[in-house]
Amino acid sequence: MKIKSSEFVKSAVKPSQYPPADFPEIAFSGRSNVGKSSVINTLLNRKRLVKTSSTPGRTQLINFFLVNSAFCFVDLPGYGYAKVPASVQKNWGPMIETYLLTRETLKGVVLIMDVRRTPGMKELELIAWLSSIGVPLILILTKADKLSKTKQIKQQLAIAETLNVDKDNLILFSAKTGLGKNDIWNAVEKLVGIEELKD
Ligand SMILES: Nc1nc2c(ncn2[C@@H]2O[C@H](COP(=O)(O)OP(=O)(O)OP(=O)(O)O)[C@@H](O)[C@H]2O)c(=O)[nH]1
Ligand SMILES: [Mg+2]
Repeated sequence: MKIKSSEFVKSAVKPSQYPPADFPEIAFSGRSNVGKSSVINTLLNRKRLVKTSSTPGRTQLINFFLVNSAFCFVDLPGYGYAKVPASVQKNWGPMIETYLLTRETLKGVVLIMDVRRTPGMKELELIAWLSSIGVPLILILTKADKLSKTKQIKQQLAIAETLNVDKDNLILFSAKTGLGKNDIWNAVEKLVGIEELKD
């Protein structure tokens, strides 16, 4: 994908604040601090379009980005970070759930997992729920640079077994090295259906 432009559109917590549903949309989801914002920055060849942080829970709103004036990327707040106040955490579930259930232009969700970690109930539930409401999924194993090539493959196999998916459906990725970037783009292009913007 040739990136001609990428811009922040707005932040939202509820549907009345979402930008108009004018473009196909891909949302990025995953545990707090897993590297969601970094995946978006890497795909868009930007260092700091999306704020990243070593402090978990950095992204607390639904952030919309417009790419090539043709489709949107949506950075969702991460789930499962215990240090976020209960009152805040309580609102996250419904905020994300409402977005995923009601956004008519949503074409798919990129679920980002840490390659070093066995996925838990949260991931299993999210995958089952998205498939039940008919939202296509792209599965990413990020921070691959933190493991040797051998360990990456081992984890890819183990995680495929846990999630009960084919290992080839798990894209090994690194924001540090750019590993997997083209594979994610190929999957995203299929979902947004924008062939004419291809390189
Ligand atoms: N080594 C390595 N570090 C990464 C990678 N991706 C992200 N990180 C680091 O992980 C931390 C979290 O990254 P973010 O992209 O902010 O994660 P996030 O999922 O958006 O976090 P929240 O918005 O807080 O939920 C940062 O310190 C990043 O530099 C990667 O592929 N490799
Ligand atoms: Mg983030």
